[in-house]
Amino acid sequence: MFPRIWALLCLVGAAAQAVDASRGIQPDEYRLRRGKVREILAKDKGILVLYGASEDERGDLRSRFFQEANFYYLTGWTEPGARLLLTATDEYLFLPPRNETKERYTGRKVAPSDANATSFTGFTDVLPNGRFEVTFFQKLETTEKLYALISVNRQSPLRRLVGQRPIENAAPLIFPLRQVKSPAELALIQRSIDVSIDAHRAAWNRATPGLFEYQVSATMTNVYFEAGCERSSYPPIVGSGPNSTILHYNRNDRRMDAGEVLLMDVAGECSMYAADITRTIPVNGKFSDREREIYNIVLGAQRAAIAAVKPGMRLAKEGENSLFQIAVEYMNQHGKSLKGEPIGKYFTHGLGHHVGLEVHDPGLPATPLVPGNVITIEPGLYIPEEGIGVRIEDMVLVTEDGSKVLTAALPADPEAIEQALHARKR
Ligand SMILES: [Mn+2]
Repeated sequence: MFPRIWALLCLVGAAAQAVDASRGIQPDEYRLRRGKVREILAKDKGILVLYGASEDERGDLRSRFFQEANFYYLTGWTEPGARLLLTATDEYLFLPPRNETKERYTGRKVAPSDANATSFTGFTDVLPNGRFEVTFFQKLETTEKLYALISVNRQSPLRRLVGQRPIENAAPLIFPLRQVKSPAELALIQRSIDVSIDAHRAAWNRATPGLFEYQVSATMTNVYFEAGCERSSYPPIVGSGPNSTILHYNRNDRRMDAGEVLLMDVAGECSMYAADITRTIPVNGKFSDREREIYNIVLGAQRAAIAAVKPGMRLAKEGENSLFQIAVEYMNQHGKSLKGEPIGKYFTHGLGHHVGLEVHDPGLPATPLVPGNVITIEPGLYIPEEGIGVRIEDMVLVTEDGSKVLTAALPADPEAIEQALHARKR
């Protein structure tokens, strides 16, 4: 369940480790985050309600339970069926009653009646879900604004409770906080990155003509699952030859051959934090002239964009301070299609996005970057008529005066990649 290095710490705690201090985020930090939300609630005379994920809402037996990201961000709570109520002055965590039949399947859960419920949850007020409505309506009487997450469809029970009363979107209260990563979050993100880099190196060691894409995918996922990560940040994309030009290709069922590129957009989510890394390599260990030409254009565009990352710049495709424009202009100045057109037209997606608890963390491309943002810079060129797709994706921390590439330990330079492929152990 946890990465092995933290297992010792867990022995000190009891069986259930619900607010999981061993994962690196302390209860105080969750309290601090709630405090920032409560400051806004105080100004607005507002209250906020969030519903956590429930055990059976997805009805999909393929995946285990995962907490909703915003709920987790404000509570650190990883058990199903919880609710959060914040007011200017109070914080309530509501938990479902114990259910011994369910617990036979999913194990002992923390209940509000447990003597140590407060220390487990980090909340002074831990109440049973049965008390939610009474408490909520009591607080609502003196409230001007009711906030909930409109984008998360779990608010439908709230809609039933309040009828026609307006519900304000809580996203503007929570998302700006999530976009600025704390030192503890950065440490967790870095661990997800390091493990995902190991996965890419393992793939470089394995990929060879005749292998199937799913074999490379299996090699990669095994590395981060072996390291204790919970899941892939997104379905692994391992595309060879023509499949390298399909942006979200994830069937991964083709046999790769010499003379093709292999695009791997694969990363793990560890301790709830996602990584997102893409590299493109030559299957036989050496880029062809045209592959190298296209690769170097993408790399140059990526380096130009990364060099320009600093507070105030934006991921947006258009308008002032656009990092996207820097990348696409570099492409157009440095390459042409087979028909002689500027090659930038083959860059067919956005330049990047925020990463954190979700691989696509909240954050609009138009919003200027601020220190503490973690974003991807991932230009690509996808040329179906040539069967060549190249994407290079790194994760970048926005600092006070520039940026730091968090994924720098994995080379992107084509000569360094060829060297690594040449040196691989077979
Ligand atoms: Mn990405």
